[in-house]
Amino acid sequence: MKAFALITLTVASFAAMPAFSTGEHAGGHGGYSFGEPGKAAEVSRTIKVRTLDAMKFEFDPAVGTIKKGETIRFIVSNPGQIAHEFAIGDAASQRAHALMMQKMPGMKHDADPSTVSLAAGETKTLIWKFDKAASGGIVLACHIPGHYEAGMQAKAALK
Ligand SMILES: [Cu+2]
Repeated sequence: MKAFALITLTVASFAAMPAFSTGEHAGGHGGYSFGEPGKAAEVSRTIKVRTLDAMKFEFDPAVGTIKKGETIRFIVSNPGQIAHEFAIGDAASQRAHALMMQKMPGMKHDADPSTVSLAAGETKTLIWKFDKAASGGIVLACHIPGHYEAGMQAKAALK
């Protein structure tokens, strides 16, 4: 039974890959390689996130190590003067996403449950269940063009 679950997971992450080549998001095609949208009833901790115009995130408290299977509520606010995003992913998916944004800078992410887009002054909540072994660990990133490259990304170990 264990082995079967592992195979299903691998297939799901491969299935997500071709989506990038067509300019759509992996999540729209049934599965993320780094977890799934979480349920409020399963939240085990809440982290406040601030998206700063200095091209970084501020976490309160720190994310630390994420336990595999845990559900985290992120309350994300943008106290800055420009728009930002808070996108959950793993190292590979965030790199692919950043490359795609260079080609299609106008892309919007409102329909993607792994991402919140925030205008200046906005606050939004994102609940995520980290139930998959994300390759290279979890990476939290902003995909407003240029922000990821300027350093708006944060890593978290997943164990
Ligand atoms: Cu940003």
